[in-house]
Amino acid sequence: MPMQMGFRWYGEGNDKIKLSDIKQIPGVTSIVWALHNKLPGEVWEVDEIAEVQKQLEPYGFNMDVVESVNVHDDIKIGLPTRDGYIANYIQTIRNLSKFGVKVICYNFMPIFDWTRSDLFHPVGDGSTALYYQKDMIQDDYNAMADYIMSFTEKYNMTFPGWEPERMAKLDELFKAYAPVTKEKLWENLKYFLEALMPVCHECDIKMAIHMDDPPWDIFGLPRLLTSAENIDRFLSMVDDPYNCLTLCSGSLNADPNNNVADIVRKHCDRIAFAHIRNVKHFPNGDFSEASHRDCDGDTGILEILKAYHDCGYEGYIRPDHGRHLWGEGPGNVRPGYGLYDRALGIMYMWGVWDMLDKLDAEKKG
Ligand code: CS2
Ligand code: MN
Repeated sequence: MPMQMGFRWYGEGNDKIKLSDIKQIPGVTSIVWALHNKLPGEVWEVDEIAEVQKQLEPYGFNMDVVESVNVHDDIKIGLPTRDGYIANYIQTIRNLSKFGVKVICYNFMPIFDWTRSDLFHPVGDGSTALYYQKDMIQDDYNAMADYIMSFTEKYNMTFPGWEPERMAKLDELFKAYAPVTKEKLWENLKYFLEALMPVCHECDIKMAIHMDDPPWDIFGLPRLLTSAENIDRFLSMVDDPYNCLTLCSGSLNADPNNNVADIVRKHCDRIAFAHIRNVKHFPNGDFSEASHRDCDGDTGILEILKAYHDCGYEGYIRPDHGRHLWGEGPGNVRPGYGLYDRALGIMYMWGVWDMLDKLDAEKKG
């Protein structure tokens, strides 16, 4: 069995991309989905999940991978109320298992998910991409949130991790996180996963943590999934085959010191979900997202794909952020989640993969 190709889709009425368009991209078998109307901490009900299943079925897509079931802040902060939210999370796992879900992607970043200073930055060829200007993202978290929220309001689009309900009480959230040191956050992550593991075994669902994006502390908030060393720590902290990674190449490689191919080779059996994203670094510390072609960025896409192939990777994989092309722009596309560049990315990934298969077959005679 080869790797299993997925495509992230934000749901009927919430994503301008149609399932019938995705169907035309070669080799896509999984729709990477979520209930995007759910706030962190809420139970995903069986009838709501069934609704998504009904939409995917006519196209023959499976719903094996969820991205994401977001984790309530009280769990990350370690408040006494966390046990109730963990119980809800467990109920969601049980409900998802009734539909054959195999992998839950999530993250454990305090307050913010991905962070960028420009969502539609000109790349130079007429396309745009997400961009991180280092000196712009420093202390002023309100300015950052205002920038992102101005998009969500203007274009009536919600972004996962940037829920208006949470952004409206940012100062309160920052206060609540004040006592959460990096060590405390590790402890809270351990507590959460240890509570989940027995249910994951029972339901045959892997928890796959996404890398922090970018992989360093921002606005004084600690981040954990940032380096090879911390990935080692994470995997041994809860050493269980159901405690896995969503290895996001572009998130990790925003720090050029991270060698993603090495991490793939070391931990292939614990990678449940692979995100392929390419980033280009600038000498001043800024970075831009790039096409999936190896030479367009600095992430080492070829080496990473070769590492997965060498390991016999049979898990789920998807193109992560792409550029916005051919008329895609603010208002008609989710930043990073257009149709065209992700489709091109898939064809690049298959091209490399199929050729590696062919070379292997030739070697074997
Ligand atoms: C994703 C993340 O769009 C993206 O950057 O890779 O937002 C990812 O979905 C979450 O961090 C996972 O919980
Ligand atoms: Mn990713």
